[in-house]
Amino acid sequence: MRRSEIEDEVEVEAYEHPSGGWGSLKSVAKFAIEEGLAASSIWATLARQNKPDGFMCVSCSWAKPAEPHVAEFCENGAKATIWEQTKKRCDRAFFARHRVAELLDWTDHELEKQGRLTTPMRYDRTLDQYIPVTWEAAFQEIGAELKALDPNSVVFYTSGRASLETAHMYQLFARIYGTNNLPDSSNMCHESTSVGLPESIGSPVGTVTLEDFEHCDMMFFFGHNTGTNAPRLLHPLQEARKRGVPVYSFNPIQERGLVRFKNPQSPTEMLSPEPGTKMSSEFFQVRGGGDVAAMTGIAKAVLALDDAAIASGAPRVLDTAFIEEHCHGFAEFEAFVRASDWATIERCSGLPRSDLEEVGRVYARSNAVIGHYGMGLTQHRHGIDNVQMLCNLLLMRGNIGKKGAGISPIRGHSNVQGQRTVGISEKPELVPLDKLADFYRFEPPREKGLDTVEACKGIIDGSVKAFVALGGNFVRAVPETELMENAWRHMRLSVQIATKLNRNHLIPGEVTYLLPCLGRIERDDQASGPQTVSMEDSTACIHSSKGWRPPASPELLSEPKIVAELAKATVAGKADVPWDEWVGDYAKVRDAIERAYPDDFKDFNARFTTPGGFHRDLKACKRIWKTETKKANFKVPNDFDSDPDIQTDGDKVLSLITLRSNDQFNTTIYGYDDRLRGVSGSRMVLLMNREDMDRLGLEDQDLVDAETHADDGVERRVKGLRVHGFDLPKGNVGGYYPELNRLIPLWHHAERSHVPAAKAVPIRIVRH
Ligand SMILES: Nc1nc2c(c(=O)[nH]1)N[C@H]1C(S)=C(S)[C@@H](COP(=O)(O)OP(=O)(O)OC[C@H]3O[C@@H](n4cnc5c(=O)[nH]c(N)nc54)[C@H](O)[C@@H]3O)O[C@H]1N2
Ligand SMILES: Nc1nc2c(c(=O)[nH]1)N[C@H]1C(S)=C(S)[C@@H](COP(=O)(O)OP(=O)(O)OC[C@H]3O[C@@H](n4cnc5c(=O)[nH]c(N)nc54)[C@H](O)[C@@H]3O)O[C@H]1N2
Ligand SMILES: [Mo]
Repeated sequence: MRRSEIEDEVEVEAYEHPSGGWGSLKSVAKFAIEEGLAASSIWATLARQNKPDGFMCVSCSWAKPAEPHVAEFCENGAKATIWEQTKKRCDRAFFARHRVAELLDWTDHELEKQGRLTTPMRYDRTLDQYIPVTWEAAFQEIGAELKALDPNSVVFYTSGRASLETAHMYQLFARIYGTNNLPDSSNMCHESTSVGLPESIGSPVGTVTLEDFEHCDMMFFFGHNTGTNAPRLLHPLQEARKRGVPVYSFNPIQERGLVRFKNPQSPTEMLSPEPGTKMSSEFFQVRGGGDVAAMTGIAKAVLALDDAAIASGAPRVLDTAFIEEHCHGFAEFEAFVRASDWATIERCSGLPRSDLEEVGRVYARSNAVIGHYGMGLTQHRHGIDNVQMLCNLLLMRGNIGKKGAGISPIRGHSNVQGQRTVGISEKPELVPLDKLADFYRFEPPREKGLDTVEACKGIIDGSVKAFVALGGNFVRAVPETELMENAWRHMRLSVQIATKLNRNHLIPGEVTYLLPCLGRIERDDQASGPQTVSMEDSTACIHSSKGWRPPASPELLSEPKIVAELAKATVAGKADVPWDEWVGDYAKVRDAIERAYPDDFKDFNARFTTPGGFHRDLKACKRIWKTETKKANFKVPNDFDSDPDIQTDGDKVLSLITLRSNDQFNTTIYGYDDRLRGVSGSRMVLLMNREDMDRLGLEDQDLVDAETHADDGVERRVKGLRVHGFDLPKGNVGGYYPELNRLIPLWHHAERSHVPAAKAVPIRIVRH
């Protein structure tokens, strides 16, 4: 229970089994028993997961097919459901027994393990305890506090789980109150996508749908750990592999799900002694941060093949008709690629020219190619270059706006993409402010709000005075843990709307509320009857989600209700919003969303229960480019390596990749088994290349500290990490998020998108 468990021994042994398979079923069953759930009740719930008339999984945002499997869930989705539906309760008695100072010594796992929050609570400084309050008192005091503050000193954060209805109401509340300070978890996640893709193709989201999987003839995976973080994607991927579609994965770590997979939903596969489907045709262990170089190499190979085609009179390899009609900036891009030399490409990517040329050859003969990617591209200083480079590669052969092809950012939280669609954004130009002003008769703020990194700066320098969190565990998810935790205590107001206790709740402001809400799986009864909500998946399809389980406590309120009551207590009389009517019938909120976004949400209420969801009206899919040039833009990257602080070779500085285990959902730690990487027993681990270990005189199980290599006068250190040899490129080390977030300087983020560069943190290893 205490943090001393950080010194536990760690075991690392290669996991040779396929992902999915029996390991996955065993892991789910064990977990359900621990959370006190009867098998019949949990299977009844899981049978409704990701079904057209059921609820949308609270875990990842991968697409939900129109014709789902009998059990359309994965190991991690099942864990997320069980974790939310636990029989355990973190109730009044719990808070009466424990002072906050004591709880601060508990691990993330132990905190959430206490079960669901049941009662609204207010922190009492003198007692150092949370004390129950009535909802009415909570809303009144929070409203009074907010009214006394300058709106631009207040941050309204959203984690990516809230429904479209809640999100739309929440942003409206913040704007009527007077601020665009609406950062969300995607600021730490796919913001490099949200900034990079619009410049390249005029769409902030990916262009691929599930149907494209059936028509593609090649796929790329860059920096995504699919087996752990979007396991249901392995089903259509497996189908494609069975058709013989080549899949090329680029990742410093050979993640198991992209190596081999057995579908736990298929009895024949489960009983077969065969080792599962080989998911990647080839796996390239690119150096961390080396993707621009690798993609430049592939592009160079394609140009060489095109040159050869011209010389021999064969059909061109470049899609010249597409480039001419639809693209801008090709000449500059071509010049950059031709000027890049192979020696530099090989050094920066860590991959041999022959491999990149082979990928180029297969790419050149494929007609419909999908480029998938995750945090391995976005969480870098050059995150936007990474994303745009993948677009460049796809555009060379017209692979956007074509059946079976496209760009596929694999999103994180289950509705993180949708929240942005309906107005959660710190960037006012992305929101139809004039319409909101007109519909609700108020003057919305027009200046840019704070994103996550800027909100952190404001908290540290004292200019941010209050923080309202619609879910999440902000202080634990962001960089610079130590400075952030200290600064948080100086804020005037902290309001946390949550389902489970986490570390952020234990770092109080002067006035602190912990407000427990219904989870998505629970029945939500309002004036007009049981309510349905909606969300957008990673493929831009909008789905309905209906909870059915009894609420974890009779005192819980729904998120729309909490947002509406906060709004009524804070901005009453400042705008014309029928808050009570909306809470009484969420269909009216959907009507409001349709009014504000008529193209994307046409006939919203009629269409949102369509099996498989309805697809947003994405112009890039039709080759209409909403960019400044009205074309798809080739973008030239700045450089291969924009991490000047990291000189991995010959020096003691290593580049840390912070990772998720197979037993966590972000800061929610289900357990200490990273089964698919063969790591168990502890999360306080540094996975290292054996040559680096030899060079630094380290052996397996050595206990070390990690220190950030930065000369900004701030000491950042994590103590007590066990070293273990692991198969990753020289110069890279792997370790777990969020434990290692205290090593990430706040200023170490992607240029322009401000996504913390959590995949390349310069560190030194020192003796414990
Ligand atoms: N079970 C589970 N599911 C989840 C989550 C969870 O925590 N648990 N989180 C959700 C959220 S919010 C998100 S954003 C997604 C995250 O899902 P991912 O995008 O998969 O994010 P990470 O787990 O951080 O892993 C990133 C991968 O990139 C690789 N990588 C690191 N650096 C580089 C690099 O420089 N180049 C390349 N090519 N690869 C690199 C890492 O080895 C790792 O395999 O998953 C979502 N789904
Ligand atoms: N070093 C490093 N840092 C990272 C990352 C990384 O890869 N490396 N990844 C980043 C990414 S991609 C992301 S998205 C962020 C995640 O950052 P967040 O989204 O802020 O964090 P989560 O851990 O997902 O939030 C978990 C908490 O949400 C609450 N919660 C769960 N369900 C609900 C619900 O239905 N309603 C409400 N109101 N609350 C709920 C619970 O109280 C739970 O404790 O972290 C980022 N930080
Ligand atoms: Mo994320």
